[in-house]
Amino acid sequence: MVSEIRRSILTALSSGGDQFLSGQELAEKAGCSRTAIWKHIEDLRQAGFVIESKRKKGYRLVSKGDSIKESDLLLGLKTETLGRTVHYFESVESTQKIAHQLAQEKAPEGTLVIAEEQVTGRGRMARQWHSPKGTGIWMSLLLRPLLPPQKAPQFTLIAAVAIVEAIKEVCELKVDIKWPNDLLIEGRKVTGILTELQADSEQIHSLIIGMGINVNQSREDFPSELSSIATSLAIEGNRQFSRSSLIQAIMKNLETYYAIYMEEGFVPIKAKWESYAVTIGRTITARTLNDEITGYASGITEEGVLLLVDQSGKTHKIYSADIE
Ligand code: BTX
Repeated sequence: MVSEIRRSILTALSSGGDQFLSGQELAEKAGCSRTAIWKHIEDLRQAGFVIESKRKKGYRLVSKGDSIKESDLLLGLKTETLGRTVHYFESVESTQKIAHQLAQEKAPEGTLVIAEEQVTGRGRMARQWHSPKGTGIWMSLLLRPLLPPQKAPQFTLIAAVAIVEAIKEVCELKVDIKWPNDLLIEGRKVTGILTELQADSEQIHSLIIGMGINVNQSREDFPSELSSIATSLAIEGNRQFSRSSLIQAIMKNLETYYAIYMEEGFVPIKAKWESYAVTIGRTITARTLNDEITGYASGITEEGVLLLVDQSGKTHKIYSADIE
């Protein structure tokens, strides 16, 4: 946990941008002595922050490192509620599991559970989600929208739009959405989204959006069964990215789209989603639990349900499936 003084030093350095701040200025802002500043800067460097120092000029922040601990996520977070309460773990079975427990313990809306590693990270239908240590973003966000449970699948699509745009802002990479919950770069999966809920027949009590984002893995980090289907932002962008910057951008975008959705409904989100989707306007095969339907994907409904027109011209509504 970064102390209040170190937090003030970091805030001052981050708002200083490229400018150097003198030890005296930092001491005044942080409310401590100049000698103490030197000690705190050393501690921050130990924690992974890259801080340049120059004689007579002072200090400036070069990089925030790649820490996703609570204090680093909160520093520079521009949201009102999302990601304001963070539960950080080195290693967990699944962040979804912890978020479900916290939801029952009345954790507030916007609570974020994040881990360096998941040993049994999960996807849909009891599939596994490979979540190796320190390289990706494995997080679950708790929301409490006052909505009926049928609306829950729309949140997968809201999250997809928020993540696509965050990756574009932070990494300058173009990401496609594959209905319902995959984000792809050049056809390879870079992100999976898993929306789960606690609800009664009329009302959602809590909605847990699990997001798994491959950020800094190299090709060798993927097990052989994933090597041809998965990719990471670092592989595609040829450089490492700051996980905390990406998480902050996702939280900000999600907060914006969540507010738009609650006020104006799904229509504005649907338009954004369709502009990033590769599934629409193609002939695809949808494999559901009991069935397999091939047809033309004509669009999604206001509920986020996929519409598939088969050879006989009949339109099928697909609620959940694997797409090829
Ligand atoms: P999904 O069922 O659509 O995708 C799971 C499939 O994706 C696996 O069967 C495998 O083929 C492939 N896969 C597994 N791991 C990876 C990976 N790291 N990158 C690319 N492809 C992979 C997708 O489910 C939803 C995943 C949500 C993961 C988040 S992480 C935080 C939260 N906690 C948790 O346990 N799950 C969610």
